[in-house]
Amino acid sequence: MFKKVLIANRGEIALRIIRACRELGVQTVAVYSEADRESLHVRFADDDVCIGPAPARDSYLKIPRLIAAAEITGADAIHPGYGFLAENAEFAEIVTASNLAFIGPTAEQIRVMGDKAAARKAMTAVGVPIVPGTPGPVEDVDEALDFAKRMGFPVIIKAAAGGGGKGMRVAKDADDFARSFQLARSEALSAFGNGDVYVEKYLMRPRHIEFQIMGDKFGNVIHLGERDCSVQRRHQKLIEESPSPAMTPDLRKRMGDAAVAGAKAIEYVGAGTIEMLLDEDGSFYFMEMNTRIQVEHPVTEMITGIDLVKEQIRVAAGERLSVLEMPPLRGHVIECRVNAEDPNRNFQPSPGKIHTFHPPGGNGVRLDTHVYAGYTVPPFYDSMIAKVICQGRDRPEALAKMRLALETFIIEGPMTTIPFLARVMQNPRFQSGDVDTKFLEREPDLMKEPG
Ligand code: MV4
Repeated sequence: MFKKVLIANRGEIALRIIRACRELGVQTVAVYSEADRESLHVRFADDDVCIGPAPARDSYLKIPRLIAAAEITGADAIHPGYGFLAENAEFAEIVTASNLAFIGPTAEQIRVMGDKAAARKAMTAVGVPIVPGTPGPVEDVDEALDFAKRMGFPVIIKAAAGGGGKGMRVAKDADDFARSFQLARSEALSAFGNGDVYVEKYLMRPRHIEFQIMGDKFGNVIHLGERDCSVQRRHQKLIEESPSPAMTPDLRKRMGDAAVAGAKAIEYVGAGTIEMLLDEDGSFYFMEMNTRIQVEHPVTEMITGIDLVKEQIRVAAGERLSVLEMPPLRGHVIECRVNAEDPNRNFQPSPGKIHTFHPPGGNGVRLDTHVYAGYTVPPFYDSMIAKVICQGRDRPEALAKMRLALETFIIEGPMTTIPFLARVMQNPRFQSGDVDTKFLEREPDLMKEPG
């Protein structure tokens, strides 16, 4: 096992990783920017190093400073968390070349999955379904239009280097196509420095369903069930749950087998997520693989009872997976992300000092947060300040518990998404499980304060 792990992150995930390390008897090193001096991850770690000014590009993204911090504190491994450098292949390479363990997959695995065309190719090779589309990037608009006509409209044009919805354009018909194609190309070029795009059949109302994967260095790969993350706004997930309301044992078997085959194809090591789209007709398609621990990992931890962060650390240290198949799923789990944002002002960030803080609690309620009364939410980073995770015997019980948890969660100071999330728990469509990636567009009233 490692002696000392440096956590190249901040906020709730830094606290989550410190907790896992402590349970394993591993020492920790926190790194922090000048804006995070008062943060709990600094207080809870055994060692801490200031790595620069507030903007992430001058601190949390500065690779040489992170490596230097690991060297001066005697760390033997780095955990990247999520965001920042978690899916940066070059970072993984430099960490390893510096004789430190990278707690995550190999640089090559990160690279393949970060290249959408390469990922699609790898999945297709092992029989994982991908959305019908061009096999690779299409160079000219006429070739692309030809393909779209054969496929049938609507189609979606996606950046090969993309993710998160950037460089993505839907074309309703042939007239619309040339403009959408050029827009996607130029957006891809400016966002990723690579203007390659490909064309796919556009699914009108897909659900976003992702499978949690764990692999070890002995070639074992398992999945730990799915999470339904269909409630999103501008490609930001707001609510995640497991099991998916759309899941059946047969569908889970087929989607889970595909997810495991995909991860095995690249001999995946560590925690990863296979994101899929589930169409209204029951067809499912590989979308992308995230090669990191995700924000919503507690949903899987609660439904399976497995500590994913401890498992990540053990596997990186060369241990075997502690389970070799999916344990029985325990009831229903739902997670709400609480952001310091004002839903009445188009979810505009609302940083500032928290005057009052009262956490929710009770049986089956988990709160992952780094904030406290007196803490000031800085304006420089992600606006997520807490995750509430609730477990019930079934979905209605989990939803009822979540509503109560949100209604008794007091944060005064910044505006938060808590009242908005409590309204979603009472929405009939949400309660019936009728969610897809256009849920909020079809329920715009949820974004407004009643009265
Ligand atoms: C799609 C799609 C419909 N059809 N692909 C959005 C993020 C990117 N990684 C893939 N995305 C989508 N790809 C086809 N062929 C709809 C989306 C999509 C979406 C997917 C998951 C969750 C939320 C979404 C919101 C809008 C669009």
